[in-house]
Amino acid sequence: MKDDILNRLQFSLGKDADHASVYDWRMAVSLTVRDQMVDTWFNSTKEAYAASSKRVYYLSMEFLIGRLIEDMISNLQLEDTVRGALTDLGQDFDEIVHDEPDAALGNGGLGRLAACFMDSLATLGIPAFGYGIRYEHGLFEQSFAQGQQVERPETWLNQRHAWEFERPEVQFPICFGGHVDHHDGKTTWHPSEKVLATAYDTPVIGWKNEWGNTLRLWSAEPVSQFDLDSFNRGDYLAAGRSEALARTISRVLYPDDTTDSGKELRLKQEYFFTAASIQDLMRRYLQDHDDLRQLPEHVAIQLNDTHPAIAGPELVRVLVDEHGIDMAEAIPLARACLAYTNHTLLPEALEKWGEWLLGRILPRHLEIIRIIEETQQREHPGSPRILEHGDVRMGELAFIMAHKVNGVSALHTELVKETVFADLHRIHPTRIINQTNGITPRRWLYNCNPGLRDLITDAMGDGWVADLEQLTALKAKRDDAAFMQAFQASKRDNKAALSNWIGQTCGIALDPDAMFDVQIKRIHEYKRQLMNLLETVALWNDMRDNPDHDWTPRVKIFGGKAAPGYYMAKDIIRLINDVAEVINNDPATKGRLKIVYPPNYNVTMAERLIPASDLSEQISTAGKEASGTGNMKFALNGALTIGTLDGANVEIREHVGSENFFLFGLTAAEVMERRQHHGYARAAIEASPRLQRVLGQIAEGRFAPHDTGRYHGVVGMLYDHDYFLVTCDFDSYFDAQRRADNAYQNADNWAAMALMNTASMGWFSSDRTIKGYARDIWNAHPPRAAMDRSA
Ligand code: GPK
Repeated sequence: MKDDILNRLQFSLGKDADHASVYDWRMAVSLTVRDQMVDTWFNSTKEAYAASSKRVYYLSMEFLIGRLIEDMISNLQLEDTVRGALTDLGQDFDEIVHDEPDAALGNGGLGRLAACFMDSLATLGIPAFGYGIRYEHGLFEQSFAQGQQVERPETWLNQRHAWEFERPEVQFPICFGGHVDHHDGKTTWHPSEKVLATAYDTPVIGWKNEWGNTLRLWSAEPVSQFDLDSFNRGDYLAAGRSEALARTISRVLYPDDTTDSGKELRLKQEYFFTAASIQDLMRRYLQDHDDLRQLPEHVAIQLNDTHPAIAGPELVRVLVDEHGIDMAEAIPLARACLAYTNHTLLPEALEKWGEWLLGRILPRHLEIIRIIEETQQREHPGSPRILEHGDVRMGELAFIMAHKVNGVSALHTELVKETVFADLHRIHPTRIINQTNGITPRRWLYNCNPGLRDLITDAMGDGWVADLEQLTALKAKRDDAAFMQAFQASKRDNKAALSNWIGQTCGIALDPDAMFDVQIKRIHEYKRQLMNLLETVALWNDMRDNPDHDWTPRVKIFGGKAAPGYYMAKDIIRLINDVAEVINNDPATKGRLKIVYPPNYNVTMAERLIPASDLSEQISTAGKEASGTGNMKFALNGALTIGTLDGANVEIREHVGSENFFLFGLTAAEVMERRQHHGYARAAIEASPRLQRVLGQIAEGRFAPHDTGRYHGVVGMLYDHDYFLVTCDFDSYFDAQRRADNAYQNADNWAAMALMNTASMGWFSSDRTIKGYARDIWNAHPPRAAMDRSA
């Protein structure tokens, strides 16, 4: 390993050990590790070909990967070897690992889920490709200026990406615009614009280096590099114009995942990566098959939300216009390959494109969508329409072109059946199924929490890493005093490490024995960071009123970004920072209450915060959080949840036991009922003196003394609409927090509850989720297992 690293340093980086920077060392280590996975990667491809396996194609606009170096090293079981080699070379392993920038090619849960799924597909040995966009700029970097969010472009590709292989030979033309000709029964699309999609491959190696799949990300390039005539005339800007336009398509990740941005560029991005992926998988299929009617036996295409929903019409177009299959046959054939995952019920997130816009950019696809619509109406008169009020509704399109549609938690799936797709569900009663989300235990326990990982592995071996249900054996340890002491100590160590980091980065001193209460996720009204903050102010008031009470010391930690155009979410960020300023400087609550909000929350920060958490805030308005996956990461790492009956919280509570979960709030049914009552928010505020007082303080400018009107908008919103029922759940939430306070006072009992959480989370491994997709949607199998069966 030492020699390999030094070789790479010399021959790939052109540096000798005396002059190498941290970056050089990191690249040398990464390239060395990468070399060691190539055999597995090749062998997996060969085996999948030899067995003529069905392949899974996971199409996702987002892959929120984070850093890869630790995953790669641990999946290859090289941790001790690399550490040892670096120590011998006088280098610091941790410093080198931390030098890798996060690949932040996603916004939040949806993108992180795609990354966890890639890890599980490889670990289970299911042949699969992840397909997405190689954004030049990932999710924006967040900082705070006077408490307000500032966004700066993210630049992960300023340095070479260590893990990818550029594939200049894997390149497909992607067309836009123009018009369509129908001649003698033959249809021709004459596009007006063309770009090239070039593949960049990152190997995804499963646990213990047994199997490797590929994450293939597309980058947009111009068809011709630049216009030499303009250049020679001295018009350098014009010479580069078409190049710049083409590259724009893979330039930036859209930072808003919950509103239909309505941007032409976004539609082009969606078609760009979908069309490239379909050309690629068709080419692979046609290499060793000639009958396209067998396509569904070899190809499963999963649409991660509606972003790639144009895959339906695109696949039909390729089958009909390029391979001469009848339209009537092509539609069901495409459907047999396609499945769609819904991730939200929020109406603003259901994509719609103006017919005029879609028709201008993808004229042939609009024709095909009309044919799909007519076919659906003929077969199912009165079916909900794809085309309505001049819009193309991508949810309906995805549903109608999919053989299975899945929700991401039990509750969410029921609500999908009852609300957004109620009418389509009546027509296709077996199409909607549930696949509750999961998380990869490799990243979210094994790598991020080495203390707990070693404790578990010492107790039971490492079988749990690929078979997380084995963790149930830990339940027997609750009476083992030595184990419980070590379990508590590992949490204490993580909290001490986090306190150091927060001290250094935020300049706030924390007491590691306080309860660390953490809410990290995108800032959104439905996730109710505001309710958490109001409760913090109420607690501060009570602490000041009753200084002699035996208060449980608390650290409230927030993390998350707001979409740049989401003004209410940005006000909430500012309010958190303003309140923090006042409370953190109040001598009356010193040592008892602190608020910290480290900027630029990302995957790497989550890996730091989650293992150091005691209490996990999962407090969305019931019915609004499709699943949540952060909730699973916390519980797995021994944090207790304070939460509503929303998304996967419901199933987490069933698994960990209601006695190990702080439940509060209205149910989804009660929420819908409450909204019918006129003036529900005002009524709730009037019934709660504690809440009234907090809102009064905020409205008066207690937290913005030089700009007292700053939060009138926020307070007014709560009085006048409060669509997400912060006011209605406030008292119930406050009470649940006091139950948590009391429970925390008994450290042994708290630890026993925490252990029950860790021990009960096995079912939430994304390995279980992927097995469900493979069985119920894809009918895909690991070729190794198939060979074992036949042997
Ligand atoms: C859902 F619709 C969306 C979206 O645009 N982005 C996103 O991250 C999330 N999601 C849900 O909000 C979570 O509840 C869920 O766990 C996650 O997707 C994965 O399914």
